[in-house]
Amino acid sequence: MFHKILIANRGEIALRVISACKEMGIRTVAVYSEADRHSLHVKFADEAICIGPPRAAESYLNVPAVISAAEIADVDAIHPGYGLLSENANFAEVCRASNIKFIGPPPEVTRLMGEKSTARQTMKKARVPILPGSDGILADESEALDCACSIGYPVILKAAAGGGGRGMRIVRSADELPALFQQASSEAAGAFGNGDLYMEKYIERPRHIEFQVLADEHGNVLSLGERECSIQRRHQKLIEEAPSLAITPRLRAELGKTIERCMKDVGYRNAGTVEFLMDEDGKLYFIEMNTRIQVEHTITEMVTGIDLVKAQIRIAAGERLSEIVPTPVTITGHAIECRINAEHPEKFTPSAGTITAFSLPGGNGVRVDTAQYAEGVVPPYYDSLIAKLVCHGHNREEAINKMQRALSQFVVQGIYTSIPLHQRIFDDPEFRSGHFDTHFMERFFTRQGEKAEAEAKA
Ligand code: MV4
Repeated sequence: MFHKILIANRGEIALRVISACKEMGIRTVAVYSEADRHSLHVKFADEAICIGPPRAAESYLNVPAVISAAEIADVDAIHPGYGLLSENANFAEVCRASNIKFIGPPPEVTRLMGEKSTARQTMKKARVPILPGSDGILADESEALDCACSIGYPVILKAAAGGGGRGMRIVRSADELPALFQQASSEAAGAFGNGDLYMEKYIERPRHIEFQVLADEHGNVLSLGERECSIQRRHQKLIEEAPSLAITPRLRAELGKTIERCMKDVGYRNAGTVEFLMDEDGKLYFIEMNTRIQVEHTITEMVTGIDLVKAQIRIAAGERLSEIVPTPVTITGHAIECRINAEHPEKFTPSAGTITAFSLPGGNGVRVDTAQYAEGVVPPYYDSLIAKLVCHGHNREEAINKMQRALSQFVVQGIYTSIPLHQRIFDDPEFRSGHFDTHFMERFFTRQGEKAEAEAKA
């Protein structure tokens, strides 16, 4: 087992990894920017090294600085967390060249899955269901027109080099395709340095459902069930749930086996997430894979009882899944996560600043993953996530009830947060019904506007 691990991240996920290491008796090294000098991940690590000024590009994304810190501290491994360098194949390669174990998949697999159209073809070969679409990258608008004609409008153009909605355009007719093709390609080039596009049949009102997998270094793979991720605004997830109401035990088992076989075929290692869309007929289609631990790994932990970060570390240290994860994997109860962001709950403008009061909810089945504290500073340089509030109940109704109570007891003063937004969502009848899709937030905001208008008239 490793003696010392460097955490190449910040905020709640850095503290999450440090906590797992501490419980495993592994020493930890934090890296931090000048803006994070007083952060909790710095305070609770055994060692801490400043790697640069506040901007991520000059600190947390600075590969030579991170590797130098790892060598100075003489660590055995690096945990990348999520975001930042976690899906950077070059970083994983430099770790390998520096004889430092990267806690994640090998660079070759990260590259394979990071190229979204290749990932699609790979899944197709493994008989994982994919949507009708282009066979690889589209050479030009003319090929895009032919492809759209054969699969039928509406179609969606996507960036091959990256996900998350950037470089994505929905095309509803042939005459609008050329302009949208150019827009998507230049947006993708700006976001990912690569303007290549591919095409899929567009699903109008999908559910966004992702499957968690773990794979050890001996060719064993386990699927750990799914997460419902349809509640999102502009491709930013707000609320996630496990399990999904749309997935039956039979579908979970069948797709889980297919995914396990596919991950074995591609030589996957460590934690990963396979993303699907579910159409209005309940059919699931693969869209992309994330080769990292995700923000919402917490709800899978709550319903399976598996510590995914400890599993990542043990897999990277060469242990077999049979030693790490008790089988069969069972899903118990229902878990929901609210992402608490430092942003205005209606304007969604970032709200950096000093937290003047910070009081967390607790109680049976309530978990808060955060690295913030009273008098702590939320810097303006990084993403706005400051805490994850997770509630686990015997069923969805109990989890919702716990979440509403916990949200009402979560005190953050000095900055704006998304807590009031979450409280309104949990009061919303469509959310409470569990029958929603990725357009839920649009409908929710329309209802909120109508409610405000009616109240103004009253
Ligand atoms: C789609 C889709 C419908 N049809 N692909 C969004 C980001 C990335 N995870 C994939 N996404 C989607 N892919 C097909 N073939 C719907 C989404 C999607 C979405 C698309 C546009 C605007 C907002 C969206 C929110 C969630 C999912």
